[in-house]
Amino acid sequence: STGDEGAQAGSGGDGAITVGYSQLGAESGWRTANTESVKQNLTADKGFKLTFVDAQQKQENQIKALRDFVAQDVDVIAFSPVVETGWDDVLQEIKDAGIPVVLVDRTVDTKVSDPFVTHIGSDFKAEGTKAGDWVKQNAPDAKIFELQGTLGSGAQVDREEGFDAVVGSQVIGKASGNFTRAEGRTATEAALQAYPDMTMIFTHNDDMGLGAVEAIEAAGKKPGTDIQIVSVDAVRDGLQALVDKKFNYVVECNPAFGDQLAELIKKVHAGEDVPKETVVEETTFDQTITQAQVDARPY
Ligand code: GYE
Repeated sequence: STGDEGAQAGSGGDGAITVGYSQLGAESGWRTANTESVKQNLTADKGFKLTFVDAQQKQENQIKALRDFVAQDVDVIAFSPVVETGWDDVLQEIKDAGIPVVLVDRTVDTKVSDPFVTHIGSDFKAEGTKAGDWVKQNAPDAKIFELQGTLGSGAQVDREEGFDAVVGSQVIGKASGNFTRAEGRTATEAALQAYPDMTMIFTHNDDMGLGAVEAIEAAGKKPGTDIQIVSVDAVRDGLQALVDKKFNYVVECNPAFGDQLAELIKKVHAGEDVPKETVVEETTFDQTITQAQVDARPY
């Protein structure tokens, strides 16, 4: 490499692509697996110099990290927004600085035009629809409490829209558990009091569903039987609950797209054409899943 490159602010100095990555938090098994996949693929030997910052589910922390990345003049910014709105100013600043943005996992809702080059993640609405279709087929009389993810996040808004479009008339109550096990438990404890006739929980992720299992068992009821649980993610703990017949159905949300992300970032940095949208592949699981399949789950 020439001395010039090394002197440039934010440059890897050795031809490496400098990436500022703002992860929204470490709230769930999904997120942990996603962070691992990102870190495993944005490595020095693959040509990256990664600055990774965890925002602990606080938008203000994410905005600060993004501004730091602008100040450092990184080559590419990648981020996973905790909620959809509130990014206008910082996205405009990034755009003015000429730094390309790769949006990861959750989506943004902004007035800034062309705020990102490319987005990679799941079709959350399709996930909600798949959950709704299962309920319609298998439990058309269920009285459903919907355990929502972080309010205003793409994953919450779209899963709810997809699910409610199919079986919204069966939903008797909703509350957020912020995608964490602890808050999923407390939200379910309150719901068991408020909606004593509920027969099903649709949870926007496995971790909250596992918190719900604790609350249901503490109330002397049987999860999976007295109160059915339909979930999203399919991390190993969620699939274990399915084998144990405490969950009834799980829609997969795939966190392991770090390799695809690395390829996208390389192309974006090189100025090559990339698709506006990359939707990761996902499946569904019911109680026919075997213990061997669960044990083989990588995350
Ligand atoms: O489903 C949940 C996590 O945005 C897809 O965030 C992600 C969601 C995932 O907290 O477990």
